Amino acid sequence: MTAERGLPDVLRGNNGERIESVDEWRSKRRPEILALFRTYVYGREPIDRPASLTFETAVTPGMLDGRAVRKQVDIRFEGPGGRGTIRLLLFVPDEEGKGPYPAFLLLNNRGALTTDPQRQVGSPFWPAERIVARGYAAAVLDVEDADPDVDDGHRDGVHGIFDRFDGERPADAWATIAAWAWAARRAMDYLETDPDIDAGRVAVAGHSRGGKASLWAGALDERFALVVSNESGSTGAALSRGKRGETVQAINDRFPHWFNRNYKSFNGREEALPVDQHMLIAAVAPRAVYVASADRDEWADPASEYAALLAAVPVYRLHGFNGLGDAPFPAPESPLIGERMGYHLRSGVHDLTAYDWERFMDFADAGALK
Ligand code: GTR
Repeated sequence: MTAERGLPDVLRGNNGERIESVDEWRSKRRPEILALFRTYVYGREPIDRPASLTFETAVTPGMLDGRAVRKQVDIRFEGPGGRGTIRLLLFVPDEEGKGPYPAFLLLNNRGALTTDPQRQVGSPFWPAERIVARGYAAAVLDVEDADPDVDDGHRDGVHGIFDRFDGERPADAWATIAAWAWAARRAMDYLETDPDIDAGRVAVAGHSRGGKASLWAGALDERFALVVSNESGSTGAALSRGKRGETVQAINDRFPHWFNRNYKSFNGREEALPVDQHMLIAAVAPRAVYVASADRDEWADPASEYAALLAAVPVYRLHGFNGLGDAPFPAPESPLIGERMGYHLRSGVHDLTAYDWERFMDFADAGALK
């Protein structure tokens, strides 16, 4: 499969040398891969955890019919361009004598309707009730708190707060997907401080553009034990080489703010990219990764998402895990659970549904978070 698409060899260093050990992977190849994605795709974030980071938490017990405690956390920070707040909403199961709990953090790209803190409006997009019922804490943040999803030359959001350039914005500066991934990592900064959360068992999840961000967050940040990409498609889980539906050019034309300026130079030239998306998935190894597709989501291209996952298997094998091996592309509603790797194809269109969530939690139950 790798050969068919002419993919860069994930286990060969930039200098052409073969990566033979976990040590070489960790000290050489993984850092190289992250640097390549920073330079050519998502951009370089100017700051990791700001010294100014604070958390302000409002706690409400007795939510979800008494089954959960709600926490609303304002994650605040400050930079040369001003102040920002990412609002984290969290429901933690409330069971006598249990906990700390593993958690699912969703990068919400659908706005407030899907994540009503009062739960007057339930939603399959973020089924907090089901997540809590299955023994997980449910956390969500609105990606637009970190950076509004508009092409404004990266003036608003965390770019405006932290960027300081003499002259033109550099071609490798961070863009919007990277800002959203940064937000996920700041949410993790909070989760690590919460005694009700088992920070060693946290999944970061996202749908579509949110899934691109969850993959980048999970690739960068080894604190996430599980990374879930739902239908993230182009420049998410799907290989760019040989991809159907949304190409590099199509995504850059419609969403110029998502990726850095260097990425535009690969419009119509996927074969020239120094990376492909199997390398992003491989950067998660040996932590658990789950990719989901929908059979009528041709724009995302399920076959290319699955091919990327299998092309990351050699890196899982290097670590002693078989991933999904060489399992054939599955039929709809036939989830695959392998070693540290899972996949399902759902029938239907581009969406994040109750079915998808139940499968993510099955995978977590099967070992990824338990
Ligand atoms: C589409 C875009 C995809 C995907 C999707 C979404 O319009 O082309 O890459 O991100 O939006 O976020 O739902």
